[in-house]
Amino acid sequence: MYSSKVDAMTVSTTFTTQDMRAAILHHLTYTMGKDADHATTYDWRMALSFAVRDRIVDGWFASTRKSYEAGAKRVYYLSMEFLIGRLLQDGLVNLRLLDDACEALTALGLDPWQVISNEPDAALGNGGLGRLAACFLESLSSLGVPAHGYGIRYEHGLFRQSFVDGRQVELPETWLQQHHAWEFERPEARYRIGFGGDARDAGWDPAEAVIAAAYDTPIVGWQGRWANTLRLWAAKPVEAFDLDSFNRGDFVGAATPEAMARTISRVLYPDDTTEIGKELRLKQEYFFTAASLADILRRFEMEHGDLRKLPEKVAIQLNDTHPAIAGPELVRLLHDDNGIPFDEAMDLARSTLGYTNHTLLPEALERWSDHLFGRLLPRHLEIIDRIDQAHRATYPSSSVTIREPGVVKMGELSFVMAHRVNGVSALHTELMKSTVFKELNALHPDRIVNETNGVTPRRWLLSSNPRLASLITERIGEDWVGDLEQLSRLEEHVGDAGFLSAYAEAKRANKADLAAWIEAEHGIALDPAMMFDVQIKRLHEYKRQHLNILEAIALWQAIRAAPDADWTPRVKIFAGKAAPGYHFAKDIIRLINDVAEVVNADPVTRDKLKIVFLPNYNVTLAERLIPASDLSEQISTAGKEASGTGNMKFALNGALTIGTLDGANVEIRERVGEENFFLFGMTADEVVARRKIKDHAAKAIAVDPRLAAALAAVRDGTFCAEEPDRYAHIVQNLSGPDYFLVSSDFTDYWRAQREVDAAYRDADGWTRMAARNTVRSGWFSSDRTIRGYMADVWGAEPVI
Ligand code: CBF
Repeated sequence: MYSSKVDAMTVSTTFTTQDMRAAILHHLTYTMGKDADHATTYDWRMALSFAVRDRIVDGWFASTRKSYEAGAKRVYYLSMEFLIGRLLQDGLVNLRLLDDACEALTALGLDPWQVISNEPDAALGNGGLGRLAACFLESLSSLGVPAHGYGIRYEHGLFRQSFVDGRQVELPETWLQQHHAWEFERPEARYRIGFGGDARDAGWDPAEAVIAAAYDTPIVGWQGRWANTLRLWAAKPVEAFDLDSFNRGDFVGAATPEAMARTISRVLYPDDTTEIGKELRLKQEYFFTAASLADILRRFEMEHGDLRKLPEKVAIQLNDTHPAIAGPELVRLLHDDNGIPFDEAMDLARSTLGYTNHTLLPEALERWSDHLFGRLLPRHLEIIDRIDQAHRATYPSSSVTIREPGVVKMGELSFVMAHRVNGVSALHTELMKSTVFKELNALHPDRIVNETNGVTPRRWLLSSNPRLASLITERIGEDWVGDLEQLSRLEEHVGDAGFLSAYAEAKRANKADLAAWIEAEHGIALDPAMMFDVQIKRLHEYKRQHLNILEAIALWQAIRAAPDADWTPRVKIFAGKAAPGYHFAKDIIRLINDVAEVVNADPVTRDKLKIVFLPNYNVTLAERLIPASDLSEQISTAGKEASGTGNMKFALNGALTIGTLDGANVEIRERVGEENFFLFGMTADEVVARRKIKDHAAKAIAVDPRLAAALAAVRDGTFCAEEPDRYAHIVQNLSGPDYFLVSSDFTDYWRAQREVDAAYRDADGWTRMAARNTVRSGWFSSDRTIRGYMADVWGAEPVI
């Protein structure tokens, strides 16, 4: 039997397939209470998860001990989202126990992949910002940096998407209905979080309170050498149950405190178009930020005592403006609760906090009405006023304000209260300096730094693309997993026919697997020889899924006009969710589904063009799609996509990008080589200039008959005969204001797509380009990004 007292470093060498089998059976019997003859797939998956979790826990304790022994600076990552997806495969891969687990399950008469993929995705995020946070946690552990992620344990997370008549329908996500194998409840880590009431001189009497209760999930790094903690807060009532009401027969009233408190941690991004929705959102932000700061200070005081040393030992990163209340809250804790003079408290808070901006879209730089803010957080509003006054007093000639009549500006607050503000790609950081934070950057010229995003190679290559990973390891050994830049050592292999044919074979097999899965799950047959052209991301006008579908319509029309021409068969695959209140984005989804129905049924074009919109995009679906993709659609309006991380995952897995000079596309193109990237469209500067041209969309349509014909088909009901006007508003938008310049970029997009077609027909040439994308993407590891944060923002160091 295995010993539970192993050192983290020895996990993979001391734990055998027999140990794994014994551990699974042990948990099946004693944790799940089942015997093998009656166990369901769920029981086996849980038993396996507990067996793996045991192996993680040893290393986790060892890491905590080492952090305390070293008295090391700790990094705290505060984020509304941690899009961690499934954890079982991740744990098995990082502990290098995947083969043992598969063998053990097979020996037990089970299909290992059926067991492993029984795990639901933890839907604790929405998009790139949340997935980035998950990659960062894994990299922090792989590098051995003492760190905690702090967020909310949403009962329902983001909604589950399904389609009814092509329309997006939102269903509640139920990932927590089953027991979550990876977490540990911490009844001792509970904080009372207040809201409302009155502010008094250097104090606050909240009118109501909830309890923030901690649940910890260990996040294990590569080779199990280190594990950090993701601590998620669940909201609970101060008094669980109102017995008086119950005894009076008011059963609903008796349960109200619990229901009200739990509302706070029920869903990610509640609809905030109503006043009550806004209030809930602000409550969520304060709830998790306040609980996290209380926890951080408790740990700090236990370890170091003197709060004036906080910036020396603690780095707190604000993932976007959602935890921006951390600035005033930390000042409140230091000043009101610990008597540190206000200005000093402000300086200490600033030296501890860093702020990452993830978008320049004005709607995402949060602004709260001071009416709502003052009602929920009266003392914080006073503190913000003082921060604002102090900043204005220091820079009297500046027009920057954190407060405007009636409004609290969280972007400005975050900037002023952080010692470093970072963008997430080189272009985004420059645009930040010249647009949203232009004046603040002039006042604080050293504050803005760039940390281009990255992705963890463990999940996004080793785990999700085992065929390509094995080929790489065969050629250069395994060290690339912990040091992705070693992929450059494959450069010489790109000229080797054996390597290229193995590379092409890995892609072909991945595509065959995906095609089989799509057919089994969605009943759509795809020929793996077709080009797999993929756009997977949240639905947003700036991401321009409608540009993609318009090009598909134009292509369909062109194929119909000349069916015998030499077309390159392709399938366009889409996936992504639209925010429930974003009607235009939801209509784009429906349009794509409607177009798919008509195009896929057309006997003339069917073998040359297919369109598929896969429902309920999540991390697991991305892991399936990316290794099987040939073409990566990164087609946002230049200047709008802060970075992107999907673009990096695709390039790493050998999909060629068709893209604009936006976000990290710019850096991807520089690194993989412009000859291995299909560029089109206006630059960020040209976008600004184009918008100033009167009737820019109409002018673009007038000179491109293909675009005009595609729009006409959308307008005349070709794809929705039963309701011909269904998409009139989309056509109206694209012919009129067209803020995201779909029409103006269409012609060049069409040109680039035909270059893609031609390149794909040269199979060897295509494989060479794809392999160059893999070989030259090593820089896009999140390990590199984390090293950048450590050096430029946190002043933290690894402990191993
Ligand atoms: O930086 C991570 C990602 O964040 C976003 O998803 C966001 O939520 N603001 C951006 O849209 C992405 O460009 C970026 O990669």
